[in-house]
Amino acid sequence: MPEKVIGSFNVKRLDILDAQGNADAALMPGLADEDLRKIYELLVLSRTFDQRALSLQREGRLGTYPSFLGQEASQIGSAYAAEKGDWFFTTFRETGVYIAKGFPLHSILQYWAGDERGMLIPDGMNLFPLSIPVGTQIAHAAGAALAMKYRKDGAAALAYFGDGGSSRGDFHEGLNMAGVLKLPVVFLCQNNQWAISVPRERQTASETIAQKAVAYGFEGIQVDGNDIFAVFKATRDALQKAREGKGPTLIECFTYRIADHTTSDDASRYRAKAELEQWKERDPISRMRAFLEKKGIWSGAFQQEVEARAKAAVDEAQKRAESVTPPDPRDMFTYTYASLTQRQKRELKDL
Ligand SMILES: Cc1ncc(C[n+]2csc(CCOP(=O)(O)OP(=O)(O)O)c2C)c(N)n1
Ligand SMILES: [Mg+2]
Repeated sequence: MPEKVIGSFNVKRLDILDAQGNADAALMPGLADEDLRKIYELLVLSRTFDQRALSLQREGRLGTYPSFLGQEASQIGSAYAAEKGDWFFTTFRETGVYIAKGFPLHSILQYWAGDERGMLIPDGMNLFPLSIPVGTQIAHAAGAALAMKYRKDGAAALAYFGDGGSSRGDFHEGLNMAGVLKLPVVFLCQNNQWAISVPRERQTASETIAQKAVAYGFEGIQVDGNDIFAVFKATRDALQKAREGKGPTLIECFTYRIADHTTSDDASRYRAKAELEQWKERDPISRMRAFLEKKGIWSGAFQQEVEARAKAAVDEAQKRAESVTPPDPRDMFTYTYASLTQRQKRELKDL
């Protein structure tokens, strides 16, 4: 008997905004001018915050810090597309998502200065504390989506992870469960081409990460992760589909980690300068600025205004973070052990 093809698939790729700031009108998500300005302001705030955090780390005022430079459109575009009841499950690099959700900026600085109280999520803010272990949040998101489905919450979960995270067992288990149970969850991979020093081609033999969804029985789509409109549209549509009970989607935001992995890394030791320079030209923020300018809703005065507001917000956050009373080191003993050993008792006494 001859062999037959019993399966074939397509992986879509969405691009809306080109490098010169021209948008494909037919694909543009309907965003009011007010939303466009708000999104742009969030991008500027994100970069201002990121640069300040890097400087503070260099001055020894933060422990370590994972910059998200270059990934602002993937983070702000997707977070802005969610609705109030949706829940976010992020990794350590999604500071832009926290900023878009209105998480207090001083708390983010406090957290990266080593004070875990910075990760206390304010009531009513649907964020899970960020995940340092790579990939675990993917399973949490699928589990939360199962609860949402049972409770008929009309909400969806959004799980963020990187290209490296897609090699973890949690990724495969989370996607499999979500596919089988048609859970209201969107898996959003920021493929920034690197997992510390491991390049994408050493991460997976697949041509795209998006196509991995096919194996789990649902749609995967790749978008230009530096194109805020493509990210926004794909996320908004996937969340809507999830809320309507039509199951999960995997979105691969094709982007680039411009900075080092964290402040403890030196990427110049393992990646080519030419690659970095090429990606710097695809900056997501200047691309959106060019779009706004062409549309006639950007001016030098507007730029100055948003930069001044961003600087004031970050100054204030730094002041607040640095005026917090440090945690009492004795808490380590008080809240960790049911009873103390003789040695721990001595250590506690000496504090
Ligand atoms: C379970 C686990 N293994 C290893 C690490 C160390 N680690 C931290 S980040 C990282 C790479 C993550 O790469 P990717 O998922 O692409 O995210 P990116 O850092 O590029 O945002 C690794 C291996 C970890 N945090 N958790
Ligand atoms: Mg990565």
